[in-house]
Amino acid sequence: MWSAVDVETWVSRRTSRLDEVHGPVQEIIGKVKSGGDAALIELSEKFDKVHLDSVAVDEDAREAAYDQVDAKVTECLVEAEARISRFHELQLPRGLWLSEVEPGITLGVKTTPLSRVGAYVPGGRAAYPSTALMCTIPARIAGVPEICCCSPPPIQPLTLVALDIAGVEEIYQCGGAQAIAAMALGTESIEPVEKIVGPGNVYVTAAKMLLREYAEIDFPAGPSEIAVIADENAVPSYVAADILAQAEHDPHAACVLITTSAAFADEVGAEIKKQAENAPRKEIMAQALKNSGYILAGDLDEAVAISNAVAPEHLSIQVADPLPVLGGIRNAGSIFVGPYTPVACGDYASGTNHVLPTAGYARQYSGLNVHHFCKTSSVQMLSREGLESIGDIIETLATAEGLAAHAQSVDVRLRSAKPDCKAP
Ligand code: HSO
Ligand code: ZN
Repeated sequence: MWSAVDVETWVSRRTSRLDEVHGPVQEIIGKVKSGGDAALIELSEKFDKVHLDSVAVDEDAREAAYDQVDAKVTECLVEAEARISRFHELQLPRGLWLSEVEPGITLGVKTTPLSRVGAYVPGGRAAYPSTALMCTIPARIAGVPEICCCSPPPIQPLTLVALDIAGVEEIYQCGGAQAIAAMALGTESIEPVEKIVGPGNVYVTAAKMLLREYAEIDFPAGPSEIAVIADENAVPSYVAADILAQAEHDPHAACVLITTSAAFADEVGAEIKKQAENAPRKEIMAQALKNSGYILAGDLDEAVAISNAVAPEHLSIQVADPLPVLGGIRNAGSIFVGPYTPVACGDYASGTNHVLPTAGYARQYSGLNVHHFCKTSSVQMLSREGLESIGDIIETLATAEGLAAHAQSVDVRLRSAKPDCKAP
């Protein structure tokens, strides 16, 4: 169950199967488009085996959820919320900056939060209150005034408590591709959103990709992955534990150890076997371990190159001198450095976000952060002197493009005998 794999094999094992579900997902999207809330209720009955009178979750249900949640868990969600908020506050861009780049030419950027976003929080058999925090806190910190959330029915009390702690009041019991369609297209009770974020199964991810014409999305976030770069100084039981932690998420999870030591790879294999034996989710782990294995690298430079080719969701660096390795990493959703930094820190409580690109998408996407909920407008303000210094460039280029009115818009200002207006 723990053997050597080559990079191509590991990468191809986790390629997303989105196109295989396009047909059924298109059908669900069509139903939501024509049927609205009634279609959501019908699809919940069909897929979740839950009868709903309404998809909206009211305030009473949110308050009642606290009675069903262990007080210690609520306390820890409050702690996690504070740490996630603190880290995301550090990412806040300035609302407006202006800089005089040359005499009379002032340029800048104005940042504006999106107006309305939707978060998808997986549910069903499991509750992921941590994901409810991760998806919604960055939006709140960015200043998004309307944040709604969909999670499959029956919505879990833990999810409701987490959303309440995060300050989210607009909640719907709605899951799968139909939830994404509802947030993108709108129904009688769900106003359409500008952007949808959050992880999900292959149907959810396919719906997000297909509905991009209507709502922006964060990125494809599918089954969990971990890559560990380790040398012989790493602790096999720690590395095995981090691998199993991601393996327990999903039968499609994928884990890879990239190591310079064959003996270390064997030790990790033995540890995985030992630790998985009594694990509550050992069946899921066993499935995930079929998508997993180790890759031997000649040296740490090669290990870094392999990791960059893999572009993992989570990367753990377990080597004697980690900073040069960190310096070489180009593609990774979230990076965990050193023996006392299990990936679970970022999953729950250090404050970083656990909604991350999977399936190699860390090559071009960043993990969820405050910037996903902001857009920017460039700003410029020129004086007469500033316009004089670039007027000739504009007029020449506009004329070359055959756009005389563009040239005239400069000319009318500079050729006027005396300024017609007061410049700021
Ligand atoms: N490791 C998962 C997130 C998660 N872990 C939620 C625990 N709960 C994907 O990054
Ligand atoms: Zn996790």
